[in-house]
Amino acid sequence: MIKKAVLAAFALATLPLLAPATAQADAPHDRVLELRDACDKASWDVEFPGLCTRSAGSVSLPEFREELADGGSGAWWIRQRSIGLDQGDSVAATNVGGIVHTFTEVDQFGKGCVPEWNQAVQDTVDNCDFGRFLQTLVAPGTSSAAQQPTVGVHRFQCLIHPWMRTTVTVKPS
Ligand SMILES: [Cu+2]
Repeated sequence: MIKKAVLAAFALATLPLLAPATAQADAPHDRVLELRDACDKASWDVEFPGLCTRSAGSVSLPEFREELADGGSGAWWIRQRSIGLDQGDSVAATNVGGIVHTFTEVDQFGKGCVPEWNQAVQDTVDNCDFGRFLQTLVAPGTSSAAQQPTVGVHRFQCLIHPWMRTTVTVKPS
């Protein structure tokens, strides 16, 4: 009787090891979020030489400033405003725009590190931390390192353009 119980326990314990063949559909996924903007190099260069690397952008610096009052330019955004992941999936951000962004995890959405651009958001939370700012910079044409968030809700924002936000929800696999 005891032997049977031990065998049953052993079988249960080894079952997961036999599972990979059937679990293939649940293999981890790598998700890439897109950081977007539409900076227009000619007008941005007047004040910030070399900052905007895209010549064909549609939003001039004066237009960008006007849109701060409306919550920030809609052309500056994270294309996936919220995503769901399974535990073990990874997520990274790629900058497909023409200007530098950050992809920074925060506890609560809030202000970033550029006082003038912070006018676009009403939050009282101040997320500016220069160490994290430097660690999470994503230059145009580059991607952040992939990370595997833990189960739960994770918030990411840009610390330069604080209205660029996304929520990543990870469910147990
Ligand atoms: Cu940004």
